[in-house]
Order: sequence, then C-alpha cells, then structure tokens
Amino acid sequence: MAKKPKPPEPEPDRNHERDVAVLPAKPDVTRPPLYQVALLNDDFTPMDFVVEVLQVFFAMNREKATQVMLHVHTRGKGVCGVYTRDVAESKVTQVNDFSRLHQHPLLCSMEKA
Ligand code: TYC
Repeated sequence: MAKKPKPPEPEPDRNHERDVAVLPAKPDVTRPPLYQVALLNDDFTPMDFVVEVLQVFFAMNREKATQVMLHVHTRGKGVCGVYTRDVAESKVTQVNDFSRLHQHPLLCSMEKA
C-alpha cells in the first residue's frame, strides 16, 4: 500500500514581535477627590439654629454639634464633614437654602480636602 504523504510540519514560531502580551487589566481603584464642608461664623445667626443645622444636616448629636458651633463662633470657621464632590455640593445647597428660608445669614461652603 502506498504511503500517505505526511502533512507539512508547522513552521516554528520565530516571529515573536507579533505576539501580543495580554496582562490582566489593573482594576481602576483610584479614590475620588474629597471636599471639606465648613460653616462660617457671623454675628446674627442664633447659636441654637447652628446647632440644629449641624444635627440635621451633618448627623451630629447635640453635644458634638454644640462643640463644633462654639469652634466656629470663636475661630470663625469650622469643618462639619468631608465628602465626595456631589455630596458636599448637596450639603452646601441644603444648608444655605435652609438658612435663607429661616432668614439667617449663616454660610456654608466647601473646599478641596
Ligand atoms: N456668632 C453667632 C452668635 O453669636 C453664632 C454662630 C455660630 C453663627 C456659628 C454662625 O457658623 C456659625 N449668635
């Protein structure tokens, strides 16, 4: 019986330049920038109102809120919390709207932490 011709051997792979190195992608785990939300002192807003704001919008108990209010009253400015940008913007808007609604000049602002 006639021998079947062998199929040609595959070429040895010498062309390594065309190889694609596939490395597992590093997960994108960078942290978002954080912003400090602060209250500013003024001469007119009642202390009780500031304490209420700190309790309602920054989830502080009465003791902590009183401490922070007194810090702002004596030092001129005080941090109420640190948040991502969207949350910080929302706190600032809510506090300033609430203060205006009650006709107090209390100012809340944010800056990059
Ligand atoms: N200085 C105000 C007063 O004497 C009290 C006050 C505290 C106002 C903190 C604003 O962010 C503030 N009535």
